[in-house]
Amino acid sequence: MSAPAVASTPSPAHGTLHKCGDISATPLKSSIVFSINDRIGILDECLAAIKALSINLTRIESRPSKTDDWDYDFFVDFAATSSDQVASVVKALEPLAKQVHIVGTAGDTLPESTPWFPRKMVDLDTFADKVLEMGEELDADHPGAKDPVYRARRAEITKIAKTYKTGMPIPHIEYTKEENETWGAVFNKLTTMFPSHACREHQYVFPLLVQNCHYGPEAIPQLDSVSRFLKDCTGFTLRPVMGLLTSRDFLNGLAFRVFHSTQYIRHHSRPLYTPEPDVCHELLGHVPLFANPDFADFSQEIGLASLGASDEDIERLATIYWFTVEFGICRQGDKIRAYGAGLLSSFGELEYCLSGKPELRPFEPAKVAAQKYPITEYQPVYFVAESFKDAQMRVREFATSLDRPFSVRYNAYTESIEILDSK
Ligand code: HBI
Ligand code: FE
Repeated sequence: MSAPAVASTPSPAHGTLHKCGDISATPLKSSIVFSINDRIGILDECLAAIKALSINLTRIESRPSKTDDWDYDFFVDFAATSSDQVASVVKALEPLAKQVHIVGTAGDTLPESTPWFPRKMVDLDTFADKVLEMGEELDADHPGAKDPVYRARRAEITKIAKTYKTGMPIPHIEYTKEENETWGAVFNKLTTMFPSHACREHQYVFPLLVQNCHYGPEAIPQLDSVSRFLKDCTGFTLRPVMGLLTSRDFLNGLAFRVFHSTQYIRHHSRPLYTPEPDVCHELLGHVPLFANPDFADFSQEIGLASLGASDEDIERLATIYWFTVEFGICRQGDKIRAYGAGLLSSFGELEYCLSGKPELRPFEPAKVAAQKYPITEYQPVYFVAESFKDAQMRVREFATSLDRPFSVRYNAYTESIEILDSK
């Protein structure tokens, strides 16, 4: 694929402000919402009132009103040239519509204190080098730490992630016989557990991965093929990553429906153990769930809430991520099943979490966010979601309680984040 037509220049303050030639001569992209009765021609009259002001509409969307039955809310975006013009639109609509509100004006200005965050997909390219421990160096207790052959092989694989750019296909890796055997050992062990322990969404997708992406005990599937499959299912894609990213960067990726995935495999000496994410954890644990539309929405919701969030809020969201995407369990009929990737990729903990030994609590984001957790032992507590949809709704509600002076929405056409400067 060729380079994106519009290059994005990171700026130290707020990332990527770019101008698309002439189109960007409109400095104020505004959004308003108004409600109208179900009367013939009323929308036409509202739009005519905006047209009369010589204002260019850029988007219009309707939804059934949340407040009055059979009324409709219309969300209208337009390009105004001044804040007076925004006010004049409101004034022109007031006699025609009910509850006219300015949702926000998309400026490229955010409060000075806002942490940088990616605004366009290509901005994710800036994460490549910023890995925490185990990117290139391995901790002393990593089973591969003293194996120079393993370390060299890993450096070879992480080089792909280091040089990867948005839009490229993910380079294929010719995995060695030893690597494929390690994968096979993990694959065979875990697939015996899935029918009795994995949630139904995971079980639904798994055979599709066998069919479409060569999942099986023989060879490690290629990230590129898996990424294309996910894109078709939910719009999620994979990006190769060198190792652990900061919580902020990792969660920010989810806002774009991008999952950062490692491509290397654990050390062959301990096939059922890894102290960090590896390709077995990503492909067997995470990937099947990202093919589910409700789970994809849920994950993106956490990602969107993380954009420009304070460090404290990132910590809260990372904790919610931990107890859901990594270690979540959910009720399915009269059973409880696992959907967290940390569980679905760990033979021991998958058994343990449903054994009746650990404490189970209902999934309430405000409480989950404050829960302490160990990262190297089994979890002492798990949170049970009623469904992905229910969890998404709760996370969305929780997100509005976070302290952020603007809101965001993802534009899937341009793969970019739009900012609305009032909640
Ligand atoms: N980085 N590459 C990578 N993979 C993860 O699963 C991951 C991460 N960074 C942080 C993280 N997970 C979580 O534990 C939360 O902090 C978001
Ligand atoms: Fe993970």
